[in-house]
Formats: sequence, structure tokens, C-alpha cells
Amino acid sequence: MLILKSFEPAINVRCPSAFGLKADALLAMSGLEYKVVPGDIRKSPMGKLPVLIDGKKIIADTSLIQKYLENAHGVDFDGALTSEQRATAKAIQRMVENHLYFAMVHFRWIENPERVRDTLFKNIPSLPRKFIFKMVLKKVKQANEGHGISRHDLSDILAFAMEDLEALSVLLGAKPFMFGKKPTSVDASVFGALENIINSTETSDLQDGARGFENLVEYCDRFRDEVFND
Ligand SMILES: N[C@@H](CCC(=O)N[C@@H](CS)C(=O)NCC(=O)O)C(=O)O
Repeated sequence: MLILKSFEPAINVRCPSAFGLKADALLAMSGLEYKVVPGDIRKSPMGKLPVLIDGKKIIADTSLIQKYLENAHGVDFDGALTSEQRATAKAIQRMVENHLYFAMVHFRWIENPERVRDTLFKNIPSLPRKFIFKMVLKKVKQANEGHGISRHDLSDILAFAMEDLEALSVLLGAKPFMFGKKPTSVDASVFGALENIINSTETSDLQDGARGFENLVEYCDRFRDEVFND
């Protein structure tokens, strides 16, 4: 059985990490047997989660997890796509994971650190919690500053993210999923981020803005229903 080391459900989402939720979605779409267990970033090869374990094989990074499921288990996520659609999917995935994700992290962590401490870290006993949270928050701030997005004013960060959301909304249009009736790998990526923005209990101006895109709200509900039966 495949094991996905990731994060426990919290804040009204089955995984409070966009990448953890993406990997969970890819596995659910694969039809393979798997289970999700809590992981420890300190023990993961890249210092990040999620990580897939398949017997002795350890696969860190969701793009590598996708490739591994395709190559080692014959899963065909994107076989029906044309080469142009695959190129578009790659561009969408990169926008979501390397831009929108960091805006989401800014609104969740940097704008509301105490709320993250009290929700996502609530299971850690209160004495070490303060220390661990301080350390993690420092890393998150460094990563977001390094990316560059968190050096901007909040209004600009919101505007950048809204442009990404608008692009997703226009590309989705009236289709059930990004490329038609069936979800493909890029939908796992898009759902992982959108579900965390739109449906988590971590309210923000970004969430309010995202909820204004009716087709993206419906897309999250549809994906959850069809892929997870939740
Ligand atoms: N490119 C990686 C990104 C994974 C990632 O950034 N995971 C975050 C949680 S959402 C993490 O573990 N961060 C811990 C850290 O950077 O220290 C993937 O696709 O799996």
C-alpha cells in the first residue's frame, strides 16, 4: 500500500497544505490503494512535505510523485490531452504553485500568525508550541521574502493573487474541470490551492476575493465530490 506522509485534516480542509492536498488528489485520482499519515518535515529528504512512500522508495515533491505514479504504476493522468493542452497545464501548474501559493501563504501566515498558531499548531503542547511556531514562522517569512511577493504592500499582493484567480476562472470557463469532463493532473494542483483559499476557516481578503469567482467555488465543490466523494 502506498503511504503519503503529509498533514492531518484541519481548518475545514482535508489537508491544510496545498501540496499535501494536491498529492492526496493525485492518489485518489490514480485509483491505487493508499493512506495518508502525518509526516515530519525534519525527517523528510527535502525538508518538505508531502512525501510518498512505496515500499523502500521515498518520493519527495508532488511533481515527482506524479511522475512516479505514471512511470512505476502506469497511471495515466493526462493521456487524453493534446500537446498544447499539456503546455497550458504546465503553465497553470507553475502559476499556481510558484505564485498563487506564496500569496496564499502570505495571507494565512504573515497576516494572521496567531490564528495559524492556534489552529494548525493546536495539538502541540503549549510550552514547546510557542518555540516551534516561532521557528516555523521565521522560515515561512524568509521563504516568502526570498520569493519576493511578501516585500510588496498587502494591496499589491492581493491584486497579484486576484490576477491569478481571474486567469484560472477564465481558463476554466463553464467546463467541469480545466480540460473538460475529467480531472487531469493540473486539476489536482489547482484544487489543492483553491480549496485552501476558498474553503478553509482561515478567512482573509484573498478568500473574499476568490469567493467572487463563482465557477472556482463550484469547481472546488465538484472536485471534492467527484474525486474524494466528500
Ligand atoms: N515543490 C514541493 C513543495 C512542497 C512544500 O512547499 N511543502 C510545504 C508545505 S505546503 C512544506 O513542507 N514546507 C516546509 C518548509 O519549507 O520548511 C512539492 O511540490 O511537493
